[in-house]
Amino acid sequence: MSAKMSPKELKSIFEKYAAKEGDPNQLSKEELRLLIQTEFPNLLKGPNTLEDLFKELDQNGDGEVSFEEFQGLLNKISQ
Ligand SMILES: [Ca+2]
Ligand SMILES: [Ca+2]
Repeated sequence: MSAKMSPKELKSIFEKYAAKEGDPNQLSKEELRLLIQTEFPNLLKGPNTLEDLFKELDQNGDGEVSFEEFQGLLNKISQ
């Protein structure tokens, strides 16, 4: 995995996983789990659990992660 990811790449990853169930424009917790485990497994090697990550990304607390919210992940993967 490259250290930097363009917004376009991030968008295509988001769309691929968000379309798996329910609203195709929102990531459920299960979809986020699949996405992280497949694309960014390193994110779960530190102290962060998926639960923490989901809460952190879901800023409006509706139980799903929109693309806008998902972009918060960019800060994590570019560290
Ligand atoms: Ca979805
Ligand atoms: Ca949300």
